[in-house]
Amino acid sequence: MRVVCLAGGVGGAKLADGLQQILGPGELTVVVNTGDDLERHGLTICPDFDTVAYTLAGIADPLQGWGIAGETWNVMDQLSRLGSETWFRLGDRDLATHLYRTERLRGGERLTTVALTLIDALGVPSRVLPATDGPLRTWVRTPGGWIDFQDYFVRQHQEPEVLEVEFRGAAAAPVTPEVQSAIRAAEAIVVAPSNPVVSIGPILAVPGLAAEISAARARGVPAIGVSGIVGGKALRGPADRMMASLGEEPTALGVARRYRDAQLLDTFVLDQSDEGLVPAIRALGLETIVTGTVMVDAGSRASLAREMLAAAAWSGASRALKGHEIARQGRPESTVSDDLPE
Ligand code: FO1
Repeated sequence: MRVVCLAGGVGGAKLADGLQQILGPGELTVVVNTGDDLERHGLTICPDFDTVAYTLAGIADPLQGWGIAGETWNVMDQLSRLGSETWFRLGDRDLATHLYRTERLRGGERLTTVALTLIDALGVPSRVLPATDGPLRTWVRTPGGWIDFQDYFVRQHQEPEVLEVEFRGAAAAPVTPEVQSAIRAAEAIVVAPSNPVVSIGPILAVPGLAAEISAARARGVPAIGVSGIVGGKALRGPADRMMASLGEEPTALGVARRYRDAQLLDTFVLDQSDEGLVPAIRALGLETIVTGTVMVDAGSRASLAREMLAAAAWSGASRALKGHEIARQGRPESTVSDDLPE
């Protein structure tokens, strides 16, 4: 099954890992957020791409989720001694990625070409593609003014209230041919439990990308997404506080509303602890699946991925048979929706 997964950050990397575990080589394409990308010490750094690539290569730091396992920090220590600002910490081995990427970008290569050579060198059996080659960057307005994403996320520890979000440069950062053809070939689209505002938001802001997803859905390709907010709390990061300060409900229902407004999904997956939100989410016109969504190990990553693909296959098949009577046997066990999709 050819699957395209939209992802950003650690939650996205975990579900991508689950999908990679159950799919064959080359069947998974992960389209990653580039809004977190930044320039530090003269180098181009792509945190979400690197987090997904390191996770799929099996070398990610298991505790922090980003960076490389067993990392050393000699370069940062020395930079700090020289008086350089080192609040954004780059490990010694991680630095090799940024040196390699920056050198090739300066040589005129596209971000996507560099990404593909990186995942090949790391032995990743899936494709990991930046959503765009253009310089799209996330900025947030806080009570202290506009700041770039990593200033907010790392330097200011996600403490300031976020009053507005902008994806600067988006107009000049179109969808790439590689992302376009991955979506055109997809048999299912999966939205990872990443921050809906600053991880999935920038991907959807890439001109032409949402239209490709709409066209795929119109062809009958199922699209399924999972909430990264469980029991009113983000599993990781500031998504809950950010949604609240932006005037949105900081729950799985708020996430579902966002994706409904973006016309992104047919099916929404939420955690057992949020089962009470099912009627409100179904009232938005989304199918719902209730299951355990918290990924604590390799096994739970794979089982969430398996459950999502089974639901996507069901949704695709039932839409293909639209108008026909379908026996209820064979539906995924955790499906709680009462009716078949229209
Ligand atoms: N996150 C931190 O909290 N502190 C850091 O110093 C830091 C450095 C860093 C370096 C490379 C990289 O790929 C990721 C890094 N991250 C760091 C994570 C990153 O800021 C965030 O996880 C994402 O941008 C949010 O998805």
